[in-house]
Amino acid sequence: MKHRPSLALCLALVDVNVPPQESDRQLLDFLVSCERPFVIVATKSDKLSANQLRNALQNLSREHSEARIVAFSAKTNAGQEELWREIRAATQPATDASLSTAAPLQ
Ligand SMILES: Nc1nc2c(ncn2[C@@H]2O[C@H](COP(=O)(O)OP(=O)(O)OP(=O)(O)O)[C@@H](O)[C@H]2O)c(=O)[nH]1
Ligand SMILES: [Mg+2]
Repeated sequence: MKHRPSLALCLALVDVNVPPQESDRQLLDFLVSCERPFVIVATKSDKLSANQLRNALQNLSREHSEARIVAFSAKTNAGQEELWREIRAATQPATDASLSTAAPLQ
């Protein structure tokens, strides 16, 4: 886990409708401590009202200020595109870099 180069991105699934869990905090602190790139996937986001979700996401980002967070629902597919973008960005850096640094066509 600490040294595997092929592990491009960790997806930390956190159930956003339950209060912050110590076990989640421990896992996220561990990922930070070993400098593993990760995204928090806030699952079951459809179960909360818009207000509740906003508060829950704010609490998560307050507690894990360095983390990117994607609100996700397997039921409504909310967050699916954003999550794929994060995965692609983490797994295709060479493609992105070669596109942005490609020499202009003469
Ligand atoms: N409303 C809703 N229900 C979900 C979602 N994801 C999973 N579930 C439901 O939650 C139950 C557990 O499904 P799992 O696939 O084990 O999902 P999980 O995230 O591991 O959830 P837990 O096991 O409950 O911690 C099932 O009844 C699923 O249908 C979601 O995004 N929205
Ligand atoms: Mg389960």
